[in-house]
Amino acid sequence: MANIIPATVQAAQKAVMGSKGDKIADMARDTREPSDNDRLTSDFGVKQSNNDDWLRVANGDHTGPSLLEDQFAREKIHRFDHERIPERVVHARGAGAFGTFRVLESADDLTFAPVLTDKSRETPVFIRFSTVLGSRGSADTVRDVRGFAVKFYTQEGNWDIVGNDIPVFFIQDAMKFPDVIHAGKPEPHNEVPQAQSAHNNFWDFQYLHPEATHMFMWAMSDRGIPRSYRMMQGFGVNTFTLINAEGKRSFVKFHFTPELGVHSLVWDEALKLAGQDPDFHRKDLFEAIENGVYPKWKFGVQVVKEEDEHNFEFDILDATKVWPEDLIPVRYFAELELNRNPDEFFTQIEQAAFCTSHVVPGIGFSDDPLLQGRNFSYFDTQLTRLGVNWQELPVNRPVCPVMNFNRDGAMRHRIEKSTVNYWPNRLDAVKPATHAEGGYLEYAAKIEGIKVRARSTKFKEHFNQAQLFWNSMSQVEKNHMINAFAFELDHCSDPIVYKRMVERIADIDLGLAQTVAEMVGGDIPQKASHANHGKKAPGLSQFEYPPVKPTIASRRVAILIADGYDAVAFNAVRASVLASKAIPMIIAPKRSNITSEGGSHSIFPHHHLEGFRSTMVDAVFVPGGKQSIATLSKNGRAIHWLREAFGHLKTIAATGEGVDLLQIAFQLPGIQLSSGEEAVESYGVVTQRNIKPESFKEAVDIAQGAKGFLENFFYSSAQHRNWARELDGLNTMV
Ligand code: HDE
Repeated sequence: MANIIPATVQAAQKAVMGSKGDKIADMARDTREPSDNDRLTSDFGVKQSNNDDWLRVANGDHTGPSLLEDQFAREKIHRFDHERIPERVVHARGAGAFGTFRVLESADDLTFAPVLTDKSRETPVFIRFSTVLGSRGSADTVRDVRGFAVKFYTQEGNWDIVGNDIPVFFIQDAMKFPDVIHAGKPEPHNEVPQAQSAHNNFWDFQYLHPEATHMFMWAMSDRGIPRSYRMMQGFGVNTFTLINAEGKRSFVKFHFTPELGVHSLVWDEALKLAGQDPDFHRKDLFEAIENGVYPKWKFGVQVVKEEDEHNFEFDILDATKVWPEDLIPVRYFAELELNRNPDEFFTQIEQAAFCTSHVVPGIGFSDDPLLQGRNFSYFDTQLTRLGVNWQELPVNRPVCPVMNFNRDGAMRHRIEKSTVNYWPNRLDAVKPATHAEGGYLEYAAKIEGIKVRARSTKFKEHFNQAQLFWNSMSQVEKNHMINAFAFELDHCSDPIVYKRMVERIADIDLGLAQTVAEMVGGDIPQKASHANHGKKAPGLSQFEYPPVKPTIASRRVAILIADGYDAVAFNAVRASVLASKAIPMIIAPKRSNITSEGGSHSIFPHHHLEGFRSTMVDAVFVPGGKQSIATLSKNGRAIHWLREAFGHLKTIAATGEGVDLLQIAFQLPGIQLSSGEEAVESYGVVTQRNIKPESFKEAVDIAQGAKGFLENFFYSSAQHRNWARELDGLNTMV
């Protein structure tokens, strides 16, 4: 029987795939790297001798008209004119990386998909993180939902989980998607605001569409302003199904939980970063991978047996509901690591395309009405963005063989060597695979019913889980949510919008509604429209996800110095920061050589105080040195730097005369500072006035808990932020 894949092509495919289906090797087929051995050519391959001057008429020293004849110049300009493709209609701004997925414990009781059962496999993956509302050029740190889209290049084909960092969604039915997105995107008359939900149309829709209530609570929580893509959970959101070898089907929700813990920015920091460093998240991901601190997530599923589908208060197919973890715990059994940055943004991140409909044998869909619509939408949008042959692009193509009779279309790359392009054919070429050969089989679900435009009764309840979420927040998170509502509704100019929203919040919690009403100018409600049931659930507060092990790895630690700094303290802390795989950032009043006390050392700082702000670091250290501290204490920006870092609840440490600078900057009676030999930690401020070289130890195991200066400093920094400072009202100096 003729095999339609010629032997040479098969061999080439095998060679690039390797035994693991290596995606990096696969993409390398299309990668080239310019070197000084290369010579300039046109796109049609002819060497060119000038890349700067258009061919034109010259008369002596005077130049005349440019000539149309210059094919090379025209090619250069024409190619440039067509560099842009349409941005994604949502999730336009994003960043991504490559990595690997490993199964730690087989889930073969749930599925026969080897990607979830075979412990010997390392499945290559690609993830794209994104914001939803902003354009490609908008800022990273805006309040928004974050996309968490994962492509698994399995040996059975590509499997995409196109998820978010929030486990629920604004709508239950795909039919409402254009409305929720139009309402959230910039308003149609003036295209304002960019990348923000703080405007009339967004909140008008939220009120008029009560099923969004649960989701807007999540969006107003700290989940809406993550510290890093590496510190977010990922959720498949929709209900999928897994099918095991016996043909038994279960309903599942997919979860990714980060090893570094779930952490957010504080709102003032997020606002400032949007201007000071709009690429903050993109750089953070790149920097961590570049430094070898590979972000990791554990992967798990919540499982509902088919026979239990209707045994819950909520409909398990309703994407506006979580499956509370006290009822349905997450079963973690695999891990995902990102360990490779892209080589080129456009071809590997911008051209990446996901489809919820891409599943592999052993994984299936459910009747979740949002998912069913998504399964239609993603393929369709790729046609507009990338054209019909988008699955041939290097980042999108599977690592396993692809063989069928789909043909032609714009920009077809693959060359199909055969006399037939249809099925059935006389060569018996490209036969459908049997189930035993790995052919996908739809689950034989029994369906009966009548055609209606309706949703089940359980879909109509919208407030229970919004209340559950609010009740499950810590005090700090509740405070942040109040501030988030206050900010957002203050940006709504139409009284009908903010007044109605206060009424809607009264469906969740009367106290919350009253506080928000006072802040934003709504009528203060006297009665809860739906009494709060008072129940809580585990897994909703992000404070339940601390780092697996306290670490400062990949955190940025600023070291503030000026001429005359204490070189011993500086060098010891810098070396320990590096040994802990964190990133020291040396900041001084100027970016030119800074000399230590006594002139024994000098160092070229990374940045000066005006160019690089405290918002861009996680912790600050000020070494002593009389002259250095005298200079910094007279520098308004240095004082502001420290006050701002303090206000953003970051760990701040100082030794020697550095302690005096903190005294000048904070002047707060509530904070204890060291006055002698002892290392003192107070509200995340760590000081030791008299510090000797032997007090610094190089490698510090911060998981052991705090002892000396360095342990205190690193342990406190590893906690991400000092919430006690905020709870006790000490952070009012931002
Ligand atoms: Fe998407 N969504 N979506 N979405 N979505 C897109 O596809 C859509 C929804 C999500 O990094 C688009 O390739 C519909 C939920 C992510 O490339 C588009 C509905 C969740 C990304 C689309 C939803 C998501 C997208 C635009 C309601 C969380 C970025 C560009 C039925 C589980 C993927 C594109 C990337 C992108 C449609 C709802 C996540 C238009 C119709 C729920 C992470 O096809």
